[in-house]
Amino acid sequence: MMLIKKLIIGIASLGLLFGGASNRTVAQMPHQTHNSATSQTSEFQRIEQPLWVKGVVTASGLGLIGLEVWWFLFSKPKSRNAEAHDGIQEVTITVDGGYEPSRVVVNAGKPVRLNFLRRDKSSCLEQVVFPDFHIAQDLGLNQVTPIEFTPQQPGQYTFACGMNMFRGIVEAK
Ligand SMILES: [Cu+2]
Repeated sequence: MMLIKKLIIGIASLGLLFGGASNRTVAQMPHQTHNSATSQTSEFQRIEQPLWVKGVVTASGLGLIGLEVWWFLFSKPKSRNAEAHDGIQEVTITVDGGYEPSRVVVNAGKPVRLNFLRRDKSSCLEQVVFPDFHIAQDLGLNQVTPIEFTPQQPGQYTFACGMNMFRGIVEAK
């Protein structure tokens, strides 16, 4: 999921880049032919672009901005329901540029086991902290580290990296 996020942001910025580049090319082409024909005119001339070019550039720019705004404001964190095995509710969480899934739904009053698979090399994500359960656990790189606790009351229990930059939520129902 994190990869998809990065990919979309990449494509969006690439789109902006191309939008800008093609806009410049369109602006230069008539400029150069004009210069060779009448060399007397001043170098900085205002070139009127066809209306549809302006329209397309503006529309695609607005579209990309809208996409990014939507992504950051309205896209919900991915949620997963824990699956019970022998009375323990289990979910694997991949740690790679954040937590995936970043929201886990469990039943209150029953033990939970979160298996953290750390793929991210950055020291930022080497520790995961569950303040409500007084857990601060180091995660081995490319290893699965199980963390067990029992949320007695329904509610939202947050977890985060050691520096509280990346966060996730365990929702107990
Ligand atoms: Cu961090």
